[in-house]
Amino acid sequence: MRRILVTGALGQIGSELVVALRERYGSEAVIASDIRLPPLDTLHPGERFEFLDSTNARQIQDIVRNGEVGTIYHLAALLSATSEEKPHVAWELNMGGLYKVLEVARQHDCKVFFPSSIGAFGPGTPKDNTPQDTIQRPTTMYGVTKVAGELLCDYYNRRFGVDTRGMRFPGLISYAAPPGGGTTDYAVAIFYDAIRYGRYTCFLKPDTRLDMMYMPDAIAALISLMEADPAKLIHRNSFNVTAMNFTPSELANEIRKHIPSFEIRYEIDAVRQGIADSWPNSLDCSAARAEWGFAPRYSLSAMVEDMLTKLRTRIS
Ligand code: AKB
Repeated sequence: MRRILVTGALGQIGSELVVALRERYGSEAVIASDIRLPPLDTLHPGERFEFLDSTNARQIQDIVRNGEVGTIYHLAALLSATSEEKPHVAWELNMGGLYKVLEVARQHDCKVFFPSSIGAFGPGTPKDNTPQDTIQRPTTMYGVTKVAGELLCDYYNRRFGVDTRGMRFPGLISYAAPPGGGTTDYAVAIFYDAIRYGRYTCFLKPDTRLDMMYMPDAIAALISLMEADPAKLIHRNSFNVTAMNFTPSELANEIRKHIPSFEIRYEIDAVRQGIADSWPNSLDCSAARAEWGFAPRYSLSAMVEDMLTKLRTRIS
């Protein structure tokens, strides 16, 4: 059996993806890895965790070789706001890490998943129903690493035959693990503050429209893309995916249907507002639907209801 390696396994996507992969393929089949160590009480017998700095090619190589890895979900990366604070680290980790993972994948014949983002678009991109193939001139370091990452994955597929696959994630909303350093993070933080304090101070303007997706849909999409028939994948490394788009004010109105006294205030963070303004309002994801059957289930109202229920249980 060739195993699955997940880098950045303690991050927002990784913490839920590892659980889903273990349920689907068995605990033995999945190696979680991160540059941080998990709390000891979260490790269960038979579940393998490795310390991994994904900018270190030797460490990646050792885990892939010793663990008989056949598939790598490469999630270790800095998000958009942190990448603007630390552009050099972002280049080193987001690009350097991907390059090293692809090199190891080439040598060991591994399949690779790479998460791109709506951040791969820029101010010159059509904002509404953003096409699958369009102008990509991002103005952030995060965006630069995402476009370059998409191209590098295409290159490794064409030149070396590495089975690389990826999608452009919108903001992801999850109750299991908080995001860190992203521009869309408000759409998660708002739920914590709504439940705890009944109010939230948002760092984006009330009318900032962005694409979003609930984590269960993102995890299902990841697994579907990786299991899809490669012959059907025309856009293999950069599928637009989304499930909904909304503004902070629309999200607050939806939360008010469950917590009528909920209040939202705005204190704009210029950096994150600038990043959000450079991103699309809504993506066209028809290529993902046609090529591998992308079909998200959660709308804004279904997501808000589920988030509040799950997060209340978690917080209490
Ligand atoms: C971020 O806000 O940086 C991420 C993303 C949309 O890629 N959530």
